[in-house]
Amino acid sequence: MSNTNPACARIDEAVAAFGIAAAINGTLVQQSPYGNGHINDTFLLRYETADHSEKKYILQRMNHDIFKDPPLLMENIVHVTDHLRGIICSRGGDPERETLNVLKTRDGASFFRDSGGSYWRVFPFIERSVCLEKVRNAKDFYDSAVAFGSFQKMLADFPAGTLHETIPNFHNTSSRFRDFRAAVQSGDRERAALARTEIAFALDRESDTAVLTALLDAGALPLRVTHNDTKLNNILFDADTGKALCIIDLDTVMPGLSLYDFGDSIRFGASTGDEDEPDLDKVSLDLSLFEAFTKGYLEGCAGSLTAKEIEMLPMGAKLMTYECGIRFLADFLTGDTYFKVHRENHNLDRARTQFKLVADMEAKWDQMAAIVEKYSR
Ligand code: ADP
Ligand code: GN1
Ligand code: MG
Repeated sequence: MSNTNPACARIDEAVAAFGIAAAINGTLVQQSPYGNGHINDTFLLRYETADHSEKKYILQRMNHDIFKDPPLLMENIVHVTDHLRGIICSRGGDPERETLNVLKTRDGASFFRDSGGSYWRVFPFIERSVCLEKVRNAKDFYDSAVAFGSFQKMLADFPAGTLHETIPNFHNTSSRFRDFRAAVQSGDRERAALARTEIAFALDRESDTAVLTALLDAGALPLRVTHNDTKLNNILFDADTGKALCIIDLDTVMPGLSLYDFGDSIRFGASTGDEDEPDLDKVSLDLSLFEAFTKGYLEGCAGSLTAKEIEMLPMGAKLMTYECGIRFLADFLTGDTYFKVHRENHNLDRARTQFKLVADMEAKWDQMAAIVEKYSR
């Protein structure tokens, strides 16, 4: 099967290392790039078995520039998915569909390192599932919120000390701000001129950046095990029932704040526009979606959030949106090396949508607070 992505020259080595064809007595009939993730190189592998049934797998080349230690990252994922599987089984759920499962290589490892030094992993494809890039209706978003809330609850007794920090300071917004300011100083001059308004918008909000970490440091917010990348396309829905089925993309499961998970979902899913929508008139915070998610997340967390966490939910939404905006903008200024881009000024367009949303959240602050208050009782 030919390679479809020049960045993945050794994909055939990886496919061979997992020995799927022999294990299922099948033939590889499709190997193609898959999904819309910004970080890893994802491929769909489709096999036809001798009895003419079909079996699919997700093969991923992990982004080694971003995740500095893929073996430790995979150790996290194996531990977390083992933990989730235990809970799902004890509840009579389906562990093949309700959690990711790591497929072992022929040598029994959870990943494969190819001759060029790239790291690969395979997950059985979760059958009869749908991945959404945009909320179809408030019910989807509510369901995703319940799922993300209960995901965090399922990890409440996970031994957080055994988790490796796969990206240090991932949601430390002050640290992200320092990186952003350095990017403004060292980045491309022409690009900085193009983004003058956005740079000013971001610099103006420096004082917000330490709000959550200060509360954490003061012991006013609890450290939990969180997902940290809770956008809508990191959850699969059941194609038959329409319900949220499985939380995926576990690369950043680490100790964090519940507000990170809440906020990142709102940033992506409660926007009326796409994350990279060039027409900013189409981008605003949909308060009915904000309400649906708030209700679902609190239900999913089932009473485990403290009063302070609940009070800070709007700030979680605003800060995660702002933080993502400065990350997109820093990447734009320094040459688009982190997030995959597919067109000119793609990261700038992304930063603009995030800042439009931040401004809209500031305008709708009292309404967001009232919604949170309504569900906090
Ligand atoms: P990235 O870190 O690049 O975002 P993800 O792990 O989120 O990579 O995977 C990219 C996409 O691949 C997902 O958005 C989803 O559409 C699809 N995907 C990943 N794992 C599975 C799986 N086990 N079953 C079905 N689809 C999957
Ligand atoms: C990346 O991997 P993916 O596409 O689900 C990023 C998130 C950003 C998101 C913005 C490891 O998520 O932090 O919020 O893009 N993941 C990493 O869409 O940096
Ligand atoms: Mg993803």
